[in-house]
Amino acid sequence: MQRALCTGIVVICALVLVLPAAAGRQDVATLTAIVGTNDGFTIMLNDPSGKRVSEIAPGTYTVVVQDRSAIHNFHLASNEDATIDFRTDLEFVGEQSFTVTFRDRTRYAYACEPHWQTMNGSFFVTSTPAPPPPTVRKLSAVVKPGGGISLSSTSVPAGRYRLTVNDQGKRDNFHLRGRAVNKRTGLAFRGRVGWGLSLARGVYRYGSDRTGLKRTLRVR
Ligand SMILES: [Cu+2]
Repeated sequence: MQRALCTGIVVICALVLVLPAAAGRQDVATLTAIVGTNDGFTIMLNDPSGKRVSEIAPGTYTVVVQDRSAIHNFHLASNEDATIDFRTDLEFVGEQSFTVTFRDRTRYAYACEPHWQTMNGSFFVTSTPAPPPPTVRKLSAVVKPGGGISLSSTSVPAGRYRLTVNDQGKRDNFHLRGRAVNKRTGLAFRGRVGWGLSLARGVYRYGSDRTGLKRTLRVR
């Protein structure tokens, strides 16, 4: 019994030792701050892909500061989170790392202290990033002087489109009709127009109002 208990304690101790080590090995994302390259008045904070940080998820990060100038420094803080406030010394040149935990729904700002008016940046920490803007695909239609009508596709995925119509028809127009769409150029109109359209699944018909909407665009 005594022996089993001891073994049990040893096992638990081993786990306690191993778990934090394993957690510590988990990826802590690294952000890289670069300030004062060649004594220039530049400051940036980049994500691991080298893109400037504008929005990141809450959590713990290591900020590696490459302070390349004795006349500039890097200072990061927040008006909304007093727990984060770190800087390199003005005279310091070299690399320093800071491990920090950024809070959700909080804006953080960084600057070079003597030149904060021009050397500054900020980013927002949020676990619910804004959805990317929807893709706008392109379609084009041509009405030939003699009335021939063509569209750049016969079948397209549903979504948002920019349809450019080049209507050179002397007596014909371009007319597209379908779910939530009914767009046309004038019969007498000749020229170029662009329409923003939202195409839903189904069949759209197009053609000239003089000869009828005989052709179809399938939206899948
Ligand atoms: Cu500076």
